[in-house]
Amino acid sequence: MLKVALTIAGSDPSGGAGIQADLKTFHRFAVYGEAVITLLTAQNTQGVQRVEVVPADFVAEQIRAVVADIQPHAAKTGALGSAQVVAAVAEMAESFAFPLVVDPVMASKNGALMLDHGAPDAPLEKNARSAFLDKLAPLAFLLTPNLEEAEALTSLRVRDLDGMARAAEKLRSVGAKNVLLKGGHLEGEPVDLLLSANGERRHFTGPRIATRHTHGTGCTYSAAITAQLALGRPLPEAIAGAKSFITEAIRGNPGLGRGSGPLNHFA
Ligand code: PXL
Repeated sequence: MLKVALTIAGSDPSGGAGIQADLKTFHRFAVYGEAVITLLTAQNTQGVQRVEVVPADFVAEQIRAVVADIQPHAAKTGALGSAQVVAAVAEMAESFAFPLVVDPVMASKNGALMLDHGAPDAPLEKNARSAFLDKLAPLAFLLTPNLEEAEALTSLRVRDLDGMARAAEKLRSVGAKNVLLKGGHLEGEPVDLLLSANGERRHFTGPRIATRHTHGTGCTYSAAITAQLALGRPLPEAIAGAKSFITEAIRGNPGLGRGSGPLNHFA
């Protein structure tokens, strides 16, 4: 039987990140993809020119429509844009009967904002942060922050494995069932830390690949995990499979664009 995954995320018209990366990744895992769009961007591999957030009630209406008809086997969230959209998605997610992967996207690689901040360099807007922590994170089967997102959500310093472990514990204490803290931006060896529902810790390592073409890495990674959860794989297996997919996708990047180009989603 064909498995189905749903992404609730923003559009990247250059095709490397967001909804487009998620759908390509679902397809690569032979999973049928559904896509609810939360925000539109005008961007290419060189930067984001503009972000327009979809009204929260329209995001909820899209979710209601697709879930009532073609029920997914797993879902993920990506860029949500505003505290209102975070709250609307959380309200819908309360009745999800399938696992939800929450990728707490806050900014694009070059700093464009994908969730409310007061100003470009200001910390995450209080309302967005609290909507995330109080409403959405508790519904996550898996939360997948990178180091910067973990810092923004926990107010802890997260620069090494000890900091990652502390932040993962704190994020699990707000209700996220499992936390995968991604260490791709660590100095030295990139290590991802999984803190499981039973308190167990596991590390996932991969090589660091020297390339500027890493646009959409986070989206693609969480989409690959979601696709495999839809296929019924256990979480550690889904993460290990996603990690090797993302490694090959980065290694085989097609070198497109004048900036930080996309991965090879055919990997
Ligand atoms: O990778 C974060 C991300 C998420 N969603 C959208 C994006 C980006 C980064 O560019 O454009 C729509």
